Amino acid sequence: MKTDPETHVPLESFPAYPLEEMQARATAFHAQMVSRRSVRAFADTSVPQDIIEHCVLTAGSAPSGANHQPWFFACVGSADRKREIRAAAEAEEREFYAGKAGEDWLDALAPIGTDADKPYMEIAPWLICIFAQRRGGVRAGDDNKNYYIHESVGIATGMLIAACHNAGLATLVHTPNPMKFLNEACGRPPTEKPFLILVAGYPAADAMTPKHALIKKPLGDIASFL
Ligand code: IYR
Repeated sequence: MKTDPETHVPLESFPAYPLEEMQARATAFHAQMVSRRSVRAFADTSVPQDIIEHCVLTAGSAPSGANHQPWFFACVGSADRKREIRAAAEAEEREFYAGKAGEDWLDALAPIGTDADKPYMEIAPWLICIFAQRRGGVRAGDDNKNYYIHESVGIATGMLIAACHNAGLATLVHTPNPMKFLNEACGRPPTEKPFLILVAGYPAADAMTPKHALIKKPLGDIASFL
């Protein structure tokens, strides 16, 4: 590993906690994150843009292949654009639920209760449309090959979801398929591939959550310690 002073600086800002504090922080963060739910009924209450900006900045701090940060977050708050995106998404979803999905997929979704109607896409204050950039670089305008694009954008999206939850915002990952319409709706170039739409806002007062979503695998089923 080369750490030339020309290209590297000392790692200075890493927080050091006593062991008990680390244990308390790890436990507290878990407690905070397990209360996250995917929400499908949103209130129409507005959320100030600066909260979304800070959540996106957190996402943008994610690790990425060669630090090329191959993501773009088009944060849609305008009613007209949300309406346009909802209409295009519902058109895809109608085909999906009418049979394109196939029987097994529809069976897997039955406990969640989803269907082609997505009113929350207009009701929620923000649709964060996430794009993956095939080409780019460490600075805007660079045109190099990007690496580990899906891994990088997936990690950033996870951090965005955690940041929203931490800020007190409910979210829903929404993935109409195909999502080509998002490029035009968000004014993004064809070299960017729509990754997913993150709906963000407050839950509706009468929001319900499927029991199915409360089943979380215990540690022994998701991890081994070797
Ligand atoms: N995109 C559809 C279908 C859907 C697919 C999966 I996998 C889900 O976990 C939930 C929904 C929709 O949003 O209804």
